[in-house]
Amino acid sequence: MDKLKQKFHEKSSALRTEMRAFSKANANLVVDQVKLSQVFGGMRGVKSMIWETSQLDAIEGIRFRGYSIPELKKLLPRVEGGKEPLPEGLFWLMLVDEIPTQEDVNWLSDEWERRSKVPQSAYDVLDALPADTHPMTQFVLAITAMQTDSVFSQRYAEGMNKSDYWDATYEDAMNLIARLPHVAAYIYRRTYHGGDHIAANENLDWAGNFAHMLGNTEADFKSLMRLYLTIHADHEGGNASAHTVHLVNSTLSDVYLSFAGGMASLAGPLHGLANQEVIKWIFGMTESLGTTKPTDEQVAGYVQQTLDNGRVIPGYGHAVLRQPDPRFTAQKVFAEDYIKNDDYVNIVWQLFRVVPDILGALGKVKNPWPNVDAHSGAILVHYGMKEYSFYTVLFGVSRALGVLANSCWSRALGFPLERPKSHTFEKMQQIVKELS
Ligand code: HAX
Repeated sequence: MDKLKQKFHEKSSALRTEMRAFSKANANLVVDQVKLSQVFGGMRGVKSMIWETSQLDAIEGIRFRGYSIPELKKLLPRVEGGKEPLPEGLFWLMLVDEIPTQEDVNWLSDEWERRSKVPQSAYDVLDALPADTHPMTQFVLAITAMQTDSVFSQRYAEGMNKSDYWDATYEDAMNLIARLPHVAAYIYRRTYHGGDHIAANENLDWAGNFAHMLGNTEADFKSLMRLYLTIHADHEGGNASAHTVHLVNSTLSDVYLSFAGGMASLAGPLHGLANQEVIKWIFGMTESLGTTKPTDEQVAGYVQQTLDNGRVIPGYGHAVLRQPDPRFTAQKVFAEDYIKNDDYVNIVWQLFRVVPDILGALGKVKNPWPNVDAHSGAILVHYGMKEYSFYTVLFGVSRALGVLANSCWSRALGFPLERPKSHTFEKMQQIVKELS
């Protein structure tokens, strides 16, 4: 058994025992009450799930195993001479609740490299698709195509004991994470570079190698990918992509199928696709205004026009957050550090000055501040990646780290099939009548 798996097994066995006793002892305690507004309002805030790897606070933003993004930037191992954390380190932390050593993350980079061979059938599936198929559609299909390799599904078919579910899920999660950058880079190169693929460099870390396979040779782009793939990894369990993975996986569907479901969810414009929508909208604005250096008044006018057309301002607002997203701030800090005077980055900062007042004045937007997706596009454009329909795939590669670490935990903790209750409107009216 490898050292990470061994550690995970020890930690999860101990927590399983503790959690079982806790949930049995307190089974009848009421921890939440559901208001009618939550029933009709997308179940916002209903406390109904255990998610070990991260916790979101409306004001403070995300903490991964208790650590904020600035803390992780200091604590997680980096490449020699690098300033950005390695996503390997975050995965280790999320899986076993320990800050890893440099040796640990080097081991994990090598382990993912060892597991990274994508079955030819997945590439064949991609090659069969029209080149203009949206990259997220390609991503979902390639992940699904790799399901033929699922250790969980094979072992389940052979009669696996339920006490071994965690083991097979760990194997699948590690293999899938190892392969995703390869699949994603393949999609990028076939869609935008005529299928001119770039072989992996096995000496690089997971994110550095991904940057390399995408075709960007700049050291700073590798640094960006290390930060990007770290900060997008997890956002507790209730967000649409994480919850989808959790729900699908709760049926004992393996992580290839459940992660593909999660990626279909990430592909919606109110969720992960917002990162493409933001830069598309900014391009539309600069084109319509005829300048990449608009005044605040021009920007405000364009924002108002978008709202008047019955559209949302992409990259702004959040279902939970009520302050600027620390993941937005982390990208702003990166841009301040690495990028000098870029028109599109400047527009992102200008929007940060202009948009919140306008959204706030509408009186209905609960959070007028930028979210994670407000910034990434301008930085990617700076490094030459203008193909915005690919951006959500980058998000998806990162999101695998959190949701798949959680799938390991869910199977180790023996969580049951998820099955909340729905009612017809008539039944709900009846309930309300009885209550009032
Ligand atoms: N622009 C315009 N109107 C907005 C808005 C925005 N950015 N954010 C919220 N609103 C509107 C809502 O559409 C809603 O209007 P109606 O009552 O007319 O339907 C009203 O304000 C109340 O919404 P809310 O309670 O503040 O927000 P929700 O929890 O319902 O929705 C969303 C959260 C993120 C979906 C929303 O803020 C939004 O659509 N933002 C733009 C899209 C976006 O950036 N999505 C990415 C979110 C982060 C993420 O998941 N990344 O992957």
